[in-house]
Amino acid sequence: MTTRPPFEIDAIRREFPALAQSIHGKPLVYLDSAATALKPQAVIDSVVSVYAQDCANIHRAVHTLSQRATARYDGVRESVRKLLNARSTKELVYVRGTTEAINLVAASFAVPTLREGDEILVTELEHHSNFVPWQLVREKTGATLVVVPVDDAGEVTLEAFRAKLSSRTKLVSVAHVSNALGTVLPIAEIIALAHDVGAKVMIDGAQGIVHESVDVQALDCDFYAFSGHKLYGPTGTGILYAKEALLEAMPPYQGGGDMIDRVTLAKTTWNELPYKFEAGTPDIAGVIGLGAAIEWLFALDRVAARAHEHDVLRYARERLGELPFVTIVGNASKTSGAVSFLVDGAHPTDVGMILDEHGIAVRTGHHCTQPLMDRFAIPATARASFGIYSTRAEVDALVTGLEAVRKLFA
Ligand code: C6P
Repeated sequence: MTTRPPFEIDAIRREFPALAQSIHGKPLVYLDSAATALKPQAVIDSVVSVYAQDCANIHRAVHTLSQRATARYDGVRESVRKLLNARSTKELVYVRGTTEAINLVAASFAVPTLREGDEILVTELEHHSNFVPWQLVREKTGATLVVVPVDDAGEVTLEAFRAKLSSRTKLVSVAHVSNALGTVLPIAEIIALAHDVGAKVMIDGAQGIVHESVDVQALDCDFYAFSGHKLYGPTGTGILYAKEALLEAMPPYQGGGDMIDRVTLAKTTWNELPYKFEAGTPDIAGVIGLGAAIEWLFALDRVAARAHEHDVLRYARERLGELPFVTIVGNASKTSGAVSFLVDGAHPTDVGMILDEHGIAVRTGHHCTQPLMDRFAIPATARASFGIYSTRAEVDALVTGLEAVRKLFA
């Protein structure tokens, strides 16, 4: 058994070179990890080493560079399998990110199988990436998009979910964790209820994979998607997990090199899984960097890391809750990774700009969740979101920054 070093926050922070910089003369306080996480040196080194030593295309040549690149690239799938506890690496498709994974399922699963009278269930808190692809499916198939409302706390209750579920439901696609409010959805119960009516379930794990433990076999979800760049890996990478039988039955998403078995002028046959869904030269260095990120996480005490992240979020919610001029949007019973808020008398964009002058990076806007903003009758929020390297001291800096915002706008 390998022994892991204890989770030590200062040592973790030293592994992220971006944290060592100052912004407008102040130490960077990076509270925008839900948008993209900073990268540890191990990931940066891994990407650099691909371009410096193993720069070649994969699955195409017998020369040494190509063999090395291919071995590194293909090897990442086993790390992802362990991360998700998937049954087989055949169930793991490399994609550009969560957005592409959902579009792949929409195009290759939903469009060929759904028809008029069928229903796709989403919730009101979904990211546009888990909303717009289903609207496109609706246009192509005549299926109906049914939206489960969120309550005033930003929660999706099982009662609300049950009320919309029926024998017409063929596909349920919900977030594991809301990027805008931090709400953790009861996905295990949602999956079981959906399966009871014969529906397939897609989980948008863009935020969930970062802060929650995921076991796709225990969850029994049909599809699970995540982006590499939120999990400390490079941009342009992501994973679609899908049950093997579903992938076998689905037609390819795109045509091109590597996804074929045999091409003739008359007919083309497909490569085996998962390559059938991986057309063209992929982001080779990106995938290898994602593998480095996952292995970097495996080398940590992830239970302690998660406890640390939850502690920082709890502290942030507590401290912001004490500020009389701040209103937290979304107070679900279980939250993860992020807190959204409004400052009395100040537009979120102004809040973001003033915080930036203090070296504090938060995201402001609708967070690609306009239906959710409509639900709360607000155009935007400011959002602080946290990573493995975030600290209580950074939350204190945010509070000080918000007091400065308040002084300007009072
Ligand atoms: N959310 C945020 O700041 P991509 O862009 O494909 O990597 O991920 C899309 C996506 C899908 N679902 C959820 C729940 C997400 O949070 C995101 C990305 C970022 O909240 C950028 S908009």
